[in-house]
Amino acid sequence: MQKKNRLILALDVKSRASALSVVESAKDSVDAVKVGWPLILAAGPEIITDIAKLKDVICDLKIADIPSVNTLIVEQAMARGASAVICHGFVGEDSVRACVETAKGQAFVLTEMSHPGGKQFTAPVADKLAAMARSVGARGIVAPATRPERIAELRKIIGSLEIITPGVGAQGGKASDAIRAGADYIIVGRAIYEAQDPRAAAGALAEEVKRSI
Ligand code: NUP
Repeated sequence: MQKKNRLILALDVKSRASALSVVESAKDSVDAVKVGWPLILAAGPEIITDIAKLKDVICDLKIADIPSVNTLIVEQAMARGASAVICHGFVGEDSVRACVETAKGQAFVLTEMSHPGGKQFTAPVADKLAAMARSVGARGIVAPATRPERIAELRKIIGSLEIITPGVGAQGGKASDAIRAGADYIIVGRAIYEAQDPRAAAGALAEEVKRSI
């Protein structure tokens, strides 16, 4: 994933046709495409391979199992063409390490989640999860654009690891606030794929990011 636009498209659409159409529209403004359960269940896992031919794919399976099963999941995602995976941190260091090692370092660890419920259980342990992500050699963490002050706090813990941040647009966060707080990439789904003109929406977000650096 080349750090050019600092924008990752969250492709939570329900068919292969709409997935390919949104990627085609937004591709010049995004650095990577995040694919998760809705699209994989709707279109089949081969969609990972198809989109990987167009853009780097981050597989957001929120992996949260025992180490041996995490390894199996990451092997499958990488074999299908994913460039990186997202795993949960709360399952513990051994499970996260299995993801990081199998992905050859290309794993992002979820810390504090962006939705209101993320404050309930993930926020109180997010600092520890971030420290663990750093100590096991993850590529980065996922932190909430809905709470930019938390991006800034987590940045202090992880040093130069990357921060990818969802919550811009539909969840109420602002791209400029997230970038100024220290995020490397914003992750945006509905504000792009539900827009009347996804190409224009992605372009406007990329511009906002550029102005905030
Ligand atoms: O804490 C998280 N919040 C979040 O929204 C962790 C995530 N991985 N995501 C994902 O980001 C979520 O699964 C979705 O794919 C995307 C946000 O989409 P949207 O709110 O921009 O539509």
